[in-house]
Amino acid sequence: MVDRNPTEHALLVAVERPGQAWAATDSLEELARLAETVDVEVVGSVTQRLPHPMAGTYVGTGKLQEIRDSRDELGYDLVMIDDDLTPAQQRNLEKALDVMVIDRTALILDVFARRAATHEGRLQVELAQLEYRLPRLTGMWTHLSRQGVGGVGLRGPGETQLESDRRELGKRIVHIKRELGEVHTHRQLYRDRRRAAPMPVVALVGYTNAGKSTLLNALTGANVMAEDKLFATLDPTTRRRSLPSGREVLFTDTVGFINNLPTLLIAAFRATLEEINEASVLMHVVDVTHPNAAEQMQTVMSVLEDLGADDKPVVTALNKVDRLLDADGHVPSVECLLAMLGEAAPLAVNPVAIGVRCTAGRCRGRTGSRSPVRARRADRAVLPLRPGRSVPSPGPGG
Ligand SMILES: Nc1nc2c(ncn2[C@@H]2O[C@H](COP(=O)(O)OP(=O)(O)OP(=O)(O)O)[C@@H](O)[C@H]2O)c(=O)[nH]1
Ligand SMILES: [Mg+2]
Repeated sequence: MVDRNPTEHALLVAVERPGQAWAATDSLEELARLAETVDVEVVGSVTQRLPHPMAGTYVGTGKLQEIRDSRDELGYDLVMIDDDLTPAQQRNLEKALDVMVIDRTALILDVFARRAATHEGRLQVELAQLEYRLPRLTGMWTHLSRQGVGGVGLRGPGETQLESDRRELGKRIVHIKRELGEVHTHRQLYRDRRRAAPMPVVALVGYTNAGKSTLLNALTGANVMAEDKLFATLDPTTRRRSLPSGREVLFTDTVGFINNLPTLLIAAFRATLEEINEASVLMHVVDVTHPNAAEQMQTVMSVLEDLGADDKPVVTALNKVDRLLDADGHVPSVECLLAMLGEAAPLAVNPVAIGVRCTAGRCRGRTGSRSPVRARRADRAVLPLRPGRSVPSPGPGG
């Protein structure tokens, strides 16, 4: 990684289209959170209603002028676009605004570059970054990296490659792909062994920050980092857990999804995709307390569809219900949670309510005949598997 600039100040820009699944303001709020993740301070945001983004400069000429005029007042040194830009749009915008312009994919790649912890994770992110940069190499801001000045979208393992020409970059891509191929073969061997002693796999899938890792930890005593951060997890972790029947099940944590998940990254996170495709059951973890829970569910369902995994049996874990306790400490019923989800409720296939952050003794209650929820100790979950029957989680290490 290259050293960070002193705090960068960003202006966020979005085009609001009719019929968009996410309201532009909600999507911008998420973009702002992603920006914070990479230590960028957001100084303002601008939206423009258009039938579709302008082919040349993403926003219209008038809006462009407005953005330019606000620069002195807002003091931004970076413009972040809440969409994917074509290399030409990015170049035109940078020319017109005379600042660095970053699109949503570049920002997410940057977050991933910071989070990648394993060898494979780092290779995957580097590959995605290189593939993203290749058609943009002529961009006017590449000189920044040459001067050793870091910055959002310029940082990461591919830094030295920015100094080289396209051919060097291409060579590096081939090299990484070969290395990833080896990792893949290794994992395939592990998976073949796993298949030899078949055990059902439950993949925890869901929007980023929904609580997948926390749930894996609570269920299996795993020690996966769970944090109030977008994309805390990049690499899948699998842990075994026995059910009261004595049957053993594997639970797998996966990388979180996000609205407008860059296709480059979907392709890159092959390990996660394989885990999802191998799973017998998907547990769709939903943060029901999030104001955009419904939109997040829709996003997850459409990513699963893109991955061809939408035909798997799904259990929807309506998570973080411990935040919704009434005065008596009762959790809301599943029916009530579904009502909160409104039109997205039908997406909650086989809903169960879960909360794994309860303080001792406070989080008792019934959620209706279908799904009892009890969380007896901090960080312990009771996961109802079928109506009227629940399975206590093991303690740490259990
Ligand atoms: N109150 C409450 N908080 C929770 C619960 N589950 C998770 N959290 C919190 O939500 C935040 C995100 O949890 P994670 O488990 O890291 O979420 P994740 O889905 O793995 O997120 P990514 O790895 O970033 O995709 C953390 O601050 C958790 O403590 C829950 O049941 N109740
Ligand atoms: Mg996680």
